[in-house]
Amino acid sequence: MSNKKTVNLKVNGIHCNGCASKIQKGLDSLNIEHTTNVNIETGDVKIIFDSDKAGLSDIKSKITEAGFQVESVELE
Ligand SMILES: [Cu+2]
Repeated sequence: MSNKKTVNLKVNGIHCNGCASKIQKGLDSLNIEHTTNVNIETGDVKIIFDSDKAGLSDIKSKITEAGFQVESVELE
């Protein structure tokens, strides 16, 4: 069983689909089940992930490693 959590992040520095795919690839490298939606207009990133396999800090650090700044994090 997986323990799914939804998190909404506000991310600075997203301009185009290339940025969105960098974020997707960063999260893919966690090797966990996740559904990620990136809104390139607003910088809103919604991630549904298995919280048994990864924490919020893992997610934040992958986005930071991809070259973006996480402005705020809201867990649903
Ligand atoms: Cu871009």
